[in-house]
Amino acid sequence: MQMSLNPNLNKQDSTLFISDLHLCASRPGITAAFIEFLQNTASKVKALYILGDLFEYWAGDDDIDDTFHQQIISSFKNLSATGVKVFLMHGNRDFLIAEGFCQMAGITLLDDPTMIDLHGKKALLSHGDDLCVDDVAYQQFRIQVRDKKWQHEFLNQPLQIRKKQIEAIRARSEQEKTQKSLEIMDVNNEAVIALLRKYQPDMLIHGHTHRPNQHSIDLNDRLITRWVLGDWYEQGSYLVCDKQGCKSVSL
Ligand code: LP5
Ligand code: MN
Repeated sequence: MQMSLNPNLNKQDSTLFISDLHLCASRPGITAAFIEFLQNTASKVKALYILGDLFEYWAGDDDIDDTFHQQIISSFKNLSATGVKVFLMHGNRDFLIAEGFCQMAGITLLDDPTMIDLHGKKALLSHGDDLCVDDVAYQQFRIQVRDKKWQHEFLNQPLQIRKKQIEAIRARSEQEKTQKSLEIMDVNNEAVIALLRKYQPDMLIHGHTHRPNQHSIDLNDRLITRWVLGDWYEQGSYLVCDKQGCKSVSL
């Protein structure tokens, strides 16, 4: 994978991709790094795409008044005011983010997957959890919590109760992950191929697995790149794309 420390960024054609920041009030170091990234890096480009798991978890848009969330919202507002387009896709931690948060932050919510034109190349964007089909327990959980009726009932409960339930699911998820192999928690190759056959992109960009890499996939003699974005646990990173191509950059 290409790594660069000082990429040339410009407002005309640089586009940035990040995911899996898992921002929360209890990790002030990474929050500061993220705000600095918005001010000094994202402000220099045309568009920023956040491909899911911006937050450690999101319990509902009525949590917007929280001081920490206000700090993130105002950082996004400052960025979008400079003309940078900011796009957000749901992750498995923050799929309850709705229009209330996005409007306040000046962000556009994207479906998963979404195809974009990236300097004449077709880039398919996804969080990536949908591709982990070998993780049957997770996929069953996903079907349940992505159901609109289930979400409506969940959101009808008081915020503090929701947060307690999410903490309980988090604990169960962490415990269950210790019993799952790394292979089960990675994307399934056939699921990737099926997605590529359906959308015929030039590249796929996703996160979720926290295994940053650049893979080449031969689809009927056409080479398609699968970029996997890194998480922001130890160190922030992003993918920058322009007319010359894409590069992975560590902060
Ligand atoms: O996020 P990560 O990488 O640590 O783990 C994921 C999968 N885990 C999850 C759970 C989230 O981390 C926590 C929930 C986020 C907040 C959602 C808000 C609204 C929902 C509220 C629910 C009360 O996504 C993990 C994968 C891993 O990625 C790798 O792909 O393995 O999946 C799990 O560990 C899931 C377990 O295997 C199954 C959990 C079953 C829980 C069943 C309870 C259902 C009851 C719901 C109603 C209360
Ligand atoms: Mn995820």
